[in-house]
Amino acid sequence: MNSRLLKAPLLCATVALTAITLMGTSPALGAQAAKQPDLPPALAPMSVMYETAACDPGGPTATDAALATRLNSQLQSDMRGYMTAYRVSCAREVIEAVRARNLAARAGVIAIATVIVETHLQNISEMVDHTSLGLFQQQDWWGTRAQRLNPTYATNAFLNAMEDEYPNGSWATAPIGEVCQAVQGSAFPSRYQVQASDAQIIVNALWNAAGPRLEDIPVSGDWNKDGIDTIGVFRPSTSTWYLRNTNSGDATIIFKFGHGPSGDIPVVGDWNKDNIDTVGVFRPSESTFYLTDGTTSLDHQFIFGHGPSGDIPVAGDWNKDNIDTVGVFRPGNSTFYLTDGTTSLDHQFIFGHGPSGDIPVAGDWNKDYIDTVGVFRPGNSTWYLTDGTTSLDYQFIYGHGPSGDIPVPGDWNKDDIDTPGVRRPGNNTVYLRNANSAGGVDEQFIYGI
Ligand SMILES: [Ca+2]
Ligand SMILES: [Ca+2]
Ligand SMILES: [Ca+2]
Ligand SMILES: [Ca+2]
Repeated sequence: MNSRLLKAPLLCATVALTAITLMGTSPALGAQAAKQPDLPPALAPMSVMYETAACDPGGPTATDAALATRLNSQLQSDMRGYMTAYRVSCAREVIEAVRARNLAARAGVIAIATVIVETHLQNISEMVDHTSLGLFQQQDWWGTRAQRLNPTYATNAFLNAMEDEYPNGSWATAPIGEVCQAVQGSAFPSRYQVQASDAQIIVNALWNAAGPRLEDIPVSGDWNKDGIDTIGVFRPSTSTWYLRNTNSGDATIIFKFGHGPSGDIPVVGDWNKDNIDTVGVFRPSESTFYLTDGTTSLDHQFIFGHGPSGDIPVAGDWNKDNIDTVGVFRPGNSTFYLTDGTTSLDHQFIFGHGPSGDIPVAGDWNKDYIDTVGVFRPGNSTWYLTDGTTSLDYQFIYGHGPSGDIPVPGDWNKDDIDTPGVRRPGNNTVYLRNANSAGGVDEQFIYGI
């Protein structure tokens, strides 16, 4: 039996009582900005302050702040004039969780309308109404305190209940307010529908804002063990990864790994020899690698590199043991420093040609199952690759001049040979080629996020 249904009537009775109290004292409330711990957030005026937790662990972004300003004049109901970078960051987290489940935008509207009513888009970390916590004011039977204060968990718990109440996608056609009410069991069932149009405006803005940005860094890997590398992107400002298992369509695997706007640079590899590539980040300021064998777990953390020298990370299987390990390229001296473990310096050599803005790459260019390195020089769109350490075995132009192309090599056609790809930030287009030579594009697509 669902204990949520058992407990819901209790909650309703409490909320109704509080409402009576509120009506009796309402003349004083408008002027009161002080904390009123007895008032459930859903019934409190906008001026009441609650203790809140971060929604995005990295904090609100500059984009969130800009969007808050825009939304303040577009919204028509409760949230008009009250959007902040923090509230946008909360809405963004909710919508990212919806998108990661591959649900239609309408599910985002349902979730956002609910959060507007329950908390005015705040991740409330103090228990005001019984044990209720977080964006959706979920009581303790929804999860642990940490879970309910995790926007991704809280949103998924809400969506699970929504799909239970409205199976087979029937939430997509039911009135939005009715769906919110079915999940929340509020004493004020009519409060949700009136927020639906504002929720739609917020979802429209954020669904679009989730689209490609200039800051996105492309990565490639075999995320599903089918032997084909596919493209993903890492967004440093939000530590969010957008991956997919085909080289078409939108990102379908979305998660956070990394620690906010700290200059993290992405790396990809099979760190645990299960033939599935997973991600990691290198934080230059700490010369530290943080790697996961899954999506969000921190499974490997170690220092490799030598301080603030502009080191750029690479990853590959340098010793043919089927485990990918890392390394760094130091542009100042064109030197690669690679490890076969975590902290040991096992390979060090100069490759590259001075201070030309070279970007390091790694891959198995010759199908000997040993990864080696190379550099891509943006200024002349030229790839310089070695099958060893210092020999220049391939040199060719692939890319399109000074367009800011970012190199992203991989095995696109399952022949066990890694070849070039570039992502052009200006048009979010990825251009892949299946040979290590100058020539045409074999696959080209817009990366949808
Ligand atoms: Ca793996
Ligand atoms: Ca290895
Ligand atoms: Ca090789
Ligand atoms: Ca290939």
